Amino acid sequence: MEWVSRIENALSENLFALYGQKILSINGANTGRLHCEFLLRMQDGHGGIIAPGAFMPAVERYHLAARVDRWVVSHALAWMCVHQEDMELCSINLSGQSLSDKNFLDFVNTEISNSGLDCEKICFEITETAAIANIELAQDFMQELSARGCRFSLDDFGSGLSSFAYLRNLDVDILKIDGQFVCDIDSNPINLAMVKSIHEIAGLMGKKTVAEFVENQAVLKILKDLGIHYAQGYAIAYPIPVDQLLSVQTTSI
Ligand code: G
Ligand code: G
Ligand code: NA
Ligand code: MN
Repeated sequence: MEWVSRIENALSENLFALYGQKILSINGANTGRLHCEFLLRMQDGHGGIIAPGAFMPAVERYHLAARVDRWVVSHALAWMCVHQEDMELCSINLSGQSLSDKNFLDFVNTEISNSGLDCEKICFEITETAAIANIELAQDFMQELSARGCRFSLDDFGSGLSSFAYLRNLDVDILKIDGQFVCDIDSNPINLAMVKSIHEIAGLMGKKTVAEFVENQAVLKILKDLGIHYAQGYAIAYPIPVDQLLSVQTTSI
């Protein structure tokens, strides 16, 4: 089957699966409640799981992102409703196509209202590339949901084409430092300097930082010493199905 048919099929047959990856607080308040990022997976119908790297490019190419993101938002909010007391902040990835779809904003607003969730527990992750695709609509989207109390994080920070220029125009609460800079700071002084600089600028702008792709304890220790607020990566927790998220033990520091 072609990707477009597989995606349509996954939407109609409910073959998507919601995973989550825990994020660890390493500097600042640790409430013991869950902080995580939701990550989408597709079931192949034969017990196999397909990662979004394989199907998201086709989702975008066939303009299906706003439909896929609707599935994610509905399922993520439903899960959060059940576990509201145990969670701190959970983030939902959005594609650029969703940000520039006015109907998508109405959908999200309605879903949040119907859920009755505390908006301060909901974070939306956007990439700079997605936001730049239609900066005015992205800003409208962020302003409207920020006004309700939702949080925003800028994903993969540092990997885009104009990170610092756009940072001034995107009112996000959290910067997620791209994993390519983080993963080897224990052996790469250039990447270490980049992570330090991004964290320093974020601090001056009043934003929190998350380091992605934390794959070993040496990196985790350096991040803690640098004052980075949160760490995410295989050294802390792997992405797992959301129904296991609250029962699995996490590494602590
Ligand atoms: O999980 P994995 O590393 O394969 O993710 C690959 C890419 O897919 C990442 O860039 C991630 O942000 C994106 N992605 C994962 N889940 C979602 C989702 O629910 N919605 C959107 N729009 N993108 C997602
Ligand atoms: O683009 P985004 O940052 O949303 O992508 C996050 C993806 O990165 C997740 O889908 C997850 O599968 C993957 N990921 C999470 N932790 C690690 C890690 O420690 N190392 C690597 N290489 N990938 C990771
Ligand atoms: Na993300
Ligand atoms: Mn990222």
